[in-house]
Amino acid sequence: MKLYTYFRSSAAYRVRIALNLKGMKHELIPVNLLKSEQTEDAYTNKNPQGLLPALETEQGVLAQSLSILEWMEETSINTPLLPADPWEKAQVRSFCYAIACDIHPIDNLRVLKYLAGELGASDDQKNTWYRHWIVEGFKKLEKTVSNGPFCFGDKVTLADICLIPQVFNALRFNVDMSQFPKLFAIYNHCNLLPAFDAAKPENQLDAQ
Ligand SMILES: N[C@@H](CCC(=O)N[C@@H](CS)C(=O)NCC(=O)O)C(=O)O
Repeated sequence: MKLYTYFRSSAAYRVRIALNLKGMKHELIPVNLLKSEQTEDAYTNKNPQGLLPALETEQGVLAQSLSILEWMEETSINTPLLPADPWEKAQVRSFCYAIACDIHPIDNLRVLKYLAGELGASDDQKNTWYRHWIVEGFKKLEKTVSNGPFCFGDKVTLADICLIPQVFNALRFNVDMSQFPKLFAIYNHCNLLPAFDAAKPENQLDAQ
């Protein structure tokens, strides 16, 4: 399989973690977001959604990180990433959607470009916007997570896979994580695991 990725794409980072946890063989194909390569024909011919990540499988190319993660979960029995119980599974999905649907999209590259470009926001205003939506989201997630070591107890789930890249983004934009001690402890714990470590942006071949 081929994962189209960019080292700092947090949606691609989610899939990199899951591929490592499940031990699914793959090749990483860098697509440079800063050079807008995601909008070029070479990529959109494969993924018409024009965003990262995309996973090329024997059956075709799949876009949207959550859809990719769910497909991986259904096709690989290694390291289950969702609880078997329907209620617990729904709780994990609810946590993932809070990040992937409510926090991440409003801080995306194209949103930031629009703020700075069409709306003339300064770097300070753009960064304030970025931090604001993460802090608002994390306040709610801090109340949702268990006491660790993972978001939902002692087993890694898709919730951790969505949380860790979002905390990475928060730190990059200088969000003070001491206000979210449970989330930060989970972040630090997960990063001790080889699958999370190998997926870190700074450990990617295309890291700048
Ligand atoms: N909901 C999508 C989000 C995809 C997405 O926005 N990816 C970002 C990188 S994290 C991207 O390609 N951004 C390019 C842009 O905003 O133009 C997913 O989970 O896969």
